[in-house]
Formats: sequence, C-alpha cells, structure tokens
Amino acid sequence: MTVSNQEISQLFENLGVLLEIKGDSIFKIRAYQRAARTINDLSFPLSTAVDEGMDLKQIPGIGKAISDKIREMHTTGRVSAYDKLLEELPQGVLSLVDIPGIGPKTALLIGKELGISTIEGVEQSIGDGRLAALPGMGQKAAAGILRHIQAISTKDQRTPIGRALPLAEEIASALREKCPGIVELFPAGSLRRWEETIGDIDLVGAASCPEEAAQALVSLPVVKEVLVHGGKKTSVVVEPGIQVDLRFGETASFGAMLQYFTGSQQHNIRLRDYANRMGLSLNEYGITSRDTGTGGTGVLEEFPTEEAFYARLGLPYITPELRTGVWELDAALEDRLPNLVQSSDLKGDLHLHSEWSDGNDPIEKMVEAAIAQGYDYMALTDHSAGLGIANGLSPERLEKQIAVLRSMQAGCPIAILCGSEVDIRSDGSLDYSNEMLAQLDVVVASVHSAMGQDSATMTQRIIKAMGHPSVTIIGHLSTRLLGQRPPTDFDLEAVLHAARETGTALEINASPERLDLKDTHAYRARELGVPLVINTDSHDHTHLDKKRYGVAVARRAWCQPQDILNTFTREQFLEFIRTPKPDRIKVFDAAHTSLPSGGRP
Ligand code: DGT
Ligand code: CA
Ligand code: CA
Ligand code: ZN
Repeated sequence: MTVSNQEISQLFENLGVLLEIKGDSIFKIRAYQRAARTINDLSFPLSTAVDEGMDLKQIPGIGKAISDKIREMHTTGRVSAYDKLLEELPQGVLSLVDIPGIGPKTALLIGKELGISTIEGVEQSIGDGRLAALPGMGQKAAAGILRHIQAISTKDQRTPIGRALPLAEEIASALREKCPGIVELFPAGSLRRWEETIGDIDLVGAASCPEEAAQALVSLPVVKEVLVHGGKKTSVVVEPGIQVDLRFGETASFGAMLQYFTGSQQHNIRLRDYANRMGLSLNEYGITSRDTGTGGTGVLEEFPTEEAFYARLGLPYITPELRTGVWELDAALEDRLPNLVQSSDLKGDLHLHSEWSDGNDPIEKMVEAAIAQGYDYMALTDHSAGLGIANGLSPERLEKQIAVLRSMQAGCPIAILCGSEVDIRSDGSLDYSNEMLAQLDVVVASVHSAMGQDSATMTQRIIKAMGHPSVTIIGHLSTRLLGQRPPTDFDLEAVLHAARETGTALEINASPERLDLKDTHAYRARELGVPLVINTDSHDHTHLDKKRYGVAVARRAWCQPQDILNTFTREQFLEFIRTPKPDRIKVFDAAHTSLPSGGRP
C-alpha cells in the first residue's frame, strides 16, 4: 500500500488526540504528537523508505512502537491499536475535537452524555440549551463554542500562504527541472505580494519552450484536474483543491507581464490612471504612448524587467508587498518609499522552544540553528508550567535550564539569552514569581487560555502584563490560527498605546499558521512607535527559516530595519533589555533616524 506522509502523520496526530480524550500518559501523547510533526516535515516518502528496508528508528523521535505502527499501516492500510481506540470512544469524538474551543474532555462529555458526533449536532445542542446544561459547561462556554463554529463555517476557501508558497516553489522547481528552456519563472499575484491567504497560485515565466512547460505542468503528479490547457495560459487544480495559473511570455517584455499579473488589481488601476494622464497606456506586453493630437496609434515599448517598466513611468521600483493600491503610488511620486526591512537584517530570534517543553530538539541544536542563521543573539523561551500539555517548566526546571544556558555561553559565538514564554493568566498575572522572572534576560508573555474573554477584560489582561517590569515582549497578540481559530477581542489602540508607554515590544510571530501581529496591526504599531520583534516561535531547528513569513508581514506594514528590535546589534539589543522599563523606549527611539518612514501622506 502506498500511504502518504500526510496520512501517516494525521494518524499519529489523531492517536495523540484519542489518548488525550482517554486521559492516557502525557509522555505517550507527546511522543505521538512529536512523531506526527516529524513525519509531516520529512523530505522523503516513508512508504518508499519502508519498501527499501530502511530502519525507521533512525529517524529522530521514532521508536519501536511508532515504527511498528508505520509498518502495519504500510502493509495493511490500518493500525489496529487506533481502530480499537476508536471503538472504545463515542463515535465522532475526533470531529468534535476539531472544533476550536472543544477540548478532549468536553468532546468526550458531549459524545457520551448527548450522543452527538457532528458539528451540526453541537450547534443544535447549543440552540436548545442541552450543551450549556452539561456539568461544568454553562451559557458562557456554550456561547464561546458557537462563536468558534460560526468562524469555521464563514471562513472562506482561501489557502494560507504557509501552504501555498512551498507548494508553488515545489511546482516551479519541478518545471524548471523538466524544461531547461525556462528563463524566468516567478510566483505572481497575491503570493508575490505575500498576502496571508491566497485565492489561487499564479506563476508567470519566460521560456524558449512555453508549450513544453505547459505540458510539463499538466503532467506533474500533483495535478488533479486540468481546467485550461491553452497557448497563453494553463490552469490546473493541484492536490488540496488549489488552482494554479501558469502564463508564459517573451523575455523582452517579461517585466511588463510580471508587473501586470502581480497586481494588486487596485494598484494596477491606480497606475493605469496615472499613466493615462501622461498619455501612456499599460498592458501586459508593455507601454504604448498615445499620439493624442492626431489620434494615431503609438508604438509599444517593451521592458525586460519591472524596474525598467516603473522607470519609464518616472517611478522608483515599488516592491510587491507595497502594491495594495492605497498609498504606495503617492509615496513613490514624493520619493518617500521606505527602505523595507529584509531577512538579512535580522540579528537574532527571541522566541525558540526546545525539548525541555514542547519543542522537538535539544537546546544545543537550537543554538546551532541560530548560529547557522548568522545571528548574534538568541533567546530560548520554553513554556511556563501553566499549560499542562506543553510540558511547561516548573520554577525548579527553569532554574536548572538557566544554569545550563549560562554554562553554554563560554566559547559560544552568539549571546544565548535566558528566556521564557510565560503564560498570561486570565487575570493578567504571570505564571512565575517576580523573583523568578527577574532572573531572565527576555520574557515573552503570551495568552494561551481563556481566549473567549470580552474585549474590555482581554484588553486589561494584556495591559496588566505589559505593566510588569520583567515582560520584554508580548507574544502572538491575537492568538489567532489562520483559518482555524479566530482572533481574540481586544482594543488594539489601547494595547498599542500601553505598549509604547510601558516600553514593551510586540511580536510579529512568523509562524505561517499564526502571522500575529497581522500586517495591518503591525502597520499601526509602527506608526505609533511601538518596538516590534520578528520571532519564529520555532519548535524545531528547521523552523528558524520561517522568518521570511514574518519579514513579509513587517514589509507589508512598511517597516524599516530601525522599526524592528531584532535588527539591532548585540550591544544595542542588550542595552535595550538592560535599561529598565519604561525608559528603554528611549534606546529604541535613539535608533530612529530622520529617514522617511513611509505610509500615509
Ligand atoms: P487571489 O488569487 O484572489 O489571492 O488574488 P490575486 O491578486 O492573485 O488575483 P488573481 O489571481 O485573480 O489575478 C492575478 C493578478 O492579475 C491580479 O492581482 C491583477 C492581475 N490582473 C490583470 N488583469 C486582471 C483582470 O482582468 N482581472 C483580474 N482579476 N486580475 C487581473
Ligand atoms: Ca492569484
Ligand atoms: Ca489567478
Ligand atoms: Zn505561544
């Protein structure tokens, strides 16, 4: 049987959930969760490895029990231990746990007491009051669950960028490999503008063999359905119901084509209006000057690059992340486009997990990964103990970890900062004592519970945490998971002003399932002079590369390097964290020169 890595990964994910529902050992649950994540990230198909006789136990995180289950699934397509668990538990509990806001215990209760096995059933039981009447439930909790259900059903069918981008890159590299005649091939559309969700993937290219490239696309194994297979455009549906549009043009006019299909539509409309006033008209092949006096037709000018295209219009290059059609054209005309932050500007990552809490890797491996990024500093921030499931550190274990980290510093080329991702409890207090927190270099404070609080309560909760002298950064402010969990309710303006007043930084969490702050929130934070930090929240040494998603959010927010705290040199950053709050905001402000900072006129 050929089972895909995704199917195997999903099975272990489910196994973990079922054991959680049963209340099994936390270590067993974590082992399955870890295996699921490892398998999902593997770069080779497990099925093939089994066929080739590979010893699966060579893969980190895969022991005998898990290896046996993979083999069983490979041979029979099923895993008997999993089937047995499914039989033991009420039918449909797995789909109940999929509803955000319903944990394993609640799912079991709903299944057992109400005999409900579907989302619709849950919705009904909220409507007629049966859910609220369950022990430990109540009106408020039921209303919270309803809110989550509505968020799922109204969510649009757009694909999160974290899924679309790797897929587009995979397709592009497969095409390049098959057709050496491809000269250019880029993602365009919303993907190139780094929007957080993507309607469809647009690829545009220039090639000596466009027909061959189109043929290569339709014959890729990921393609499920061919919608259009034409001369100029080929459209296909790939694996998870995502559409890919592929277009080819001439090298000589590639700049105009890439510009046209990058959009946004609004940017192109504004650009076209502007060009019209200059007597020029734009299309995907180039720029034509209109002979306005006599009504005669002009000549088409071609542009191999976008730079040349914009230059012909008397404009500096406008980077795709800014092409929203709002203020970028005015800023370009007034020569106040920002010098946007880039991945290479980052000098540290301040939110990293190790296997001491819920990460996959030992501390050493995370330090090596930070060194490999070329960083000058990093903070290890495992979870505090409040979250049972994330294997958070008790104060004793944190003390031990601090000692380990301090002992690793000698001879290490980068600064290893001792940190924690400490839970902000529902009342805004923190999960460690003040004395414990004062020992840390970097404290990332995050909300992980009671996410259904009303706006006033949530706002006060976050502001209280920001008032704590040891809190350096607020992690993933809204707690949203793209397409899965709605953001919490809070007063953004109040939170941003408090951040500025207390000298607390806000995180742009680069993990592509979060992107939190989102672009518009980061934009407003920058305007108000709130220090921002781009963190990966890595749970594996390979996750540090995901910084590019966070950098894109910052770029869409018109951030320059000086707006981002972790572009600071080691000395500057250490000065920032060593200066007591709220005065440290002055250290941040000192890095701000009089460079234009873009955005609104
Ligand atoms: P998406 O796919 O919904 O995330 O957003 P986009 O921006 O990728 O939109 P898409 O795929 O419809 O089109 C790609 C780009 O092509 C779009 O940003 C602007 C450009 N474009 C040029 N002419 C047209 C047109 O007539 N209609 C549309 N919709 N887009 C056009
Ligand atoms: Ca698109
Ligand atoms: Ca498209
Ligand atoms: Zn977190």
